[in-house]
Amino acid sequence: MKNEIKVLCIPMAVGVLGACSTVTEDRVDKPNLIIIYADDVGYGDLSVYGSTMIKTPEIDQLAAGGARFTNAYCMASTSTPSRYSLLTGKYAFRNPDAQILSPDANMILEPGSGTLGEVMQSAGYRTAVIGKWHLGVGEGDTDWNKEIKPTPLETGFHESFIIPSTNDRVPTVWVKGNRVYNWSEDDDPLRISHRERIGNLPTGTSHPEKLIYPADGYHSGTIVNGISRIGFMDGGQSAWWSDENMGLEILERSLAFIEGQKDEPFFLFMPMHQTHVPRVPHEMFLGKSDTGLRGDHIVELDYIVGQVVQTLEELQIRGNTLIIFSSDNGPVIYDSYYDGAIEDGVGHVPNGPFRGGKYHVYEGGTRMPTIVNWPDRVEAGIVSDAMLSQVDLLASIASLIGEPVPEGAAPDSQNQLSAWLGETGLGREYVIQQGVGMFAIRKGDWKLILAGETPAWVDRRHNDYPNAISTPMPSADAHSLFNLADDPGESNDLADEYPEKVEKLLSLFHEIKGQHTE
Ligand code: NG6
Ligand code: CA
Repeated sequence: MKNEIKVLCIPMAVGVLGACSTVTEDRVDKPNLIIIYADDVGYGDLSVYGSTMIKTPEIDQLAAGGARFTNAYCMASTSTPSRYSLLTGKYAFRNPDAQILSPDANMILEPGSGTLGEVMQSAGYRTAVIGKWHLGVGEGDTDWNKEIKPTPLETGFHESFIIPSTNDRVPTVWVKGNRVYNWSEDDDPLRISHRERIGNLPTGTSHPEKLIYPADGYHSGTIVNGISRIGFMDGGQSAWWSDENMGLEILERSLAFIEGQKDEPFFLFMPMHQTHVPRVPHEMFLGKSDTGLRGDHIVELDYIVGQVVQTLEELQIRGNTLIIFSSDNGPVIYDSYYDGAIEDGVGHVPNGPFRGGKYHVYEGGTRMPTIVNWPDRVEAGIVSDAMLSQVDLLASIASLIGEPVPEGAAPDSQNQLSAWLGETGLGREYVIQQGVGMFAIRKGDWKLILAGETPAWVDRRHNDYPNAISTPMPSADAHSLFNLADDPGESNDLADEYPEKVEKLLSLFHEIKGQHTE
């Protein structure tokens, strides 16, 4: 049967920016969709992308059976803005709240705004998010002992089981639906505070002897499971999570969701916490890489991917399930905990051939390992250099399932479905990259890093600990220009040599930035 694909054309002032892309297939499919979204996993962290000290056979298998991308980007080199862009189809810089969120942050997705989950729901999908959220919950002063609203339940997910912030932030509890999971009336009320100590629980500063490994001052708040966190917490102890079981908990609940939905189309968003600090792999994975806890954590992630695939096979829904694997930002080795990652990571190159990592605007910060696997439709063994951005997933998937993008939603999302499915090597013409305090734009092989101000804490971190990703930040006073074809490591600044290219990329950037502003 021939169905008509809805090609979305977003009218824009300048032709070159038109978001109206060609869809070569004229069919609509309703595959199950699973997005496995790793945390701080870099381009060089998987064996299929060249790692030798960390082996990821399950993820490698996923790549071998589908399409693997070499020019795929997340929006930003930190978590909140990247996941915001993925779920809204909007550049994070359009929302000033889309910055690394603090433990007590409110929800930054607007219910009913046409998020990815909402679009999938409109198309009849059953949707779930299980894993790390980091887009805020509640509004105003959240009372963690009562119903919390909004949560993912109000922004596109029928089911939600989340780490509300990050695993290094309080509260160290799961939120299931609109409530803290396992919270008991018999507990002391659960309270949190970002900056001020509350209650009498030990902190990293007051009781360093209770720590499994020390941390910097900001991560020296309340101690849970021998790990001090960002922020302070009191009460609600029955609800505290186990760090060691976190990955397997996400897995178990994901498998239960898949099993329950096997007869109707589903969308499962699995934002994993590997390999965000604090890295506490389950004991099954200890010593399973040659790079200590960070690598072991990635081996755990690989196992989880394998289990998901195996379950799909057992349920005989593997063929019609589209799995997208990627990461929210580039790698970091030392990220405030002295967990041995620097010493144990010697010899491993988590950013592959690129420069920098998490927090950076260099390629290492946003060029992501990205795999698309869908046995019924995506050919096996594709390696594509099409330029992709996660901001396009919303429009691309909407097109795939024949669902219109709601009016005003996903303004930056282009329908790049054919490129995502490996059917064409032609992807985006340009991509915007957001680092902490800095922006870059890439068009073709040319990349301009705009002069900006990187906070001192980012700079310090990457220079204090010499390792594979430490590198000085780009200049704050002048733009830098690189040719990525000749210089993927961004070491040869050509801005002085090609001032006209600098000008062109600069004006393209400002033009895009100026769009969709009310
Ligand atoms: C930063 C934290 C870092 C990590 C990050 C969030 C400092 C100095 N650094 O503010 O440890 O928690 O936030 O990571 O506190 S992300 O991957 O979720 O963006
Ligand atoms: Ca991250």
